[in-house]
Amino acid sequence: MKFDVLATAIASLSLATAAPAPEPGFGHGYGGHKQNLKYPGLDVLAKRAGLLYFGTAIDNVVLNDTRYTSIAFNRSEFGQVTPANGQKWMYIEPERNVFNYTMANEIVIPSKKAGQIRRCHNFIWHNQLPDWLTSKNYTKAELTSILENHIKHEATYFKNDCYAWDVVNEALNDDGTWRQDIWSNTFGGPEYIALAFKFARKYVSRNTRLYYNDYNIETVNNKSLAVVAMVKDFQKRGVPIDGVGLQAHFTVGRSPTYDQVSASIAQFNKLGLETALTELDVRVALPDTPAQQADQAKIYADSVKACVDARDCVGVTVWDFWDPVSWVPSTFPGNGDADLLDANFTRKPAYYAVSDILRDD
Ligand code: 9MR
Repeated sequence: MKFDVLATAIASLSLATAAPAPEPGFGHGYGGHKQNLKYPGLDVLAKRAGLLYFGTAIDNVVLNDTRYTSIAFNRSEFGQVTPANGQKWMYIEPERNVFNYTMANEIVIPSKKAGQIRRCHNFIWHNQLPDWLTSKNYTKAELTSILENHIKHEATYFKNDCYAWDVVNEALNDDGTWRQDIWSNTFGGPEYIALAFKFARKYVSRNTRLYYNDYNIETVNNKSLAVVAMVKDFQKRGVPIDGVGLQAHFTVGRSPTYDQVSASIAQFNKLGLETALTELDVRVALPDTPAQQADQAKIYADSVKACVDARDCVGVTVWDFWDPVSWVPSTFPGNGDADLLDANFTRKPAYYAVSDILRDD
């Protein structure tokens, strides 16, 4: 079992106690479901199963809803949080060399208070960039200095706040070629990625893990093989990288199997890197049906199990836990209901399936 110090401590505690005290998280009672010792919270169970955390993305748009925040910042349920938007370039550096941490702090500060850890997200992406960056043709030298300045400021500001940083997000196409974007076009190829990792290592805390994060790399395919090749190249050249994040945005009816996800995780663990499922959700074609919910529950459980069973998969993050705040319906019209809790904050079969799979370990 991985990360078993805490698990052993918890196990010996309950052995030593004649009448077990209520589990942390017991009685927070959302969704009208009768709370009992069987459902102490996903993070509590994940730690017992040997993971470092079970986490969630949190978006700023729902922070005024206390039904939402009482679950999002409940560390028994979620021991780790990822700001879904607040640390993206357009919000952090909206004007050149002008930094704004307001949105990020709306999530970082309460999560610190709640005793949760954070995956910080992200330094470099092709998306959600500010106009000043996309509307002008910078030279490679200018963009290098812009990149270093951005990472330097943000990494320094959040120095001891991040368990991990997604340093580069989604740099590959599904066929394993490099995505054409402002970064690869200006640098004439992927060298900006190595540079970003070097800058990140220079400015983040020594304890922070540096991740490459992408979607559709949850099977052994052209894209995940390209990540493997990139990691091998980095290791040969001494470019620092600690982990690969498999986003795990899945769809009922065409999601990878337990064996496929396990095989993909293993190819990164074999290189000495840690892995995590960083953005797990499972969308369905609307309207949702009980049959789809059952399929969804199995996909969630199989994915979580693949991480639990892997050698160095540290944790699972869901890309939000509440259906109404999911990114899915606006990106894939006609699809949705991808999360663990429905609009009434009622736990769906997927929640119980994840809870069961973590408990069974
Ligand atoms: O959840 C995020 C959503 O609110 C934003 O509108 C969207 C913009 O593209 O980004 C979403 O988060 C993405 C994440 O940062 C990277 N992987 C894909 C996620 C879902 O689109």
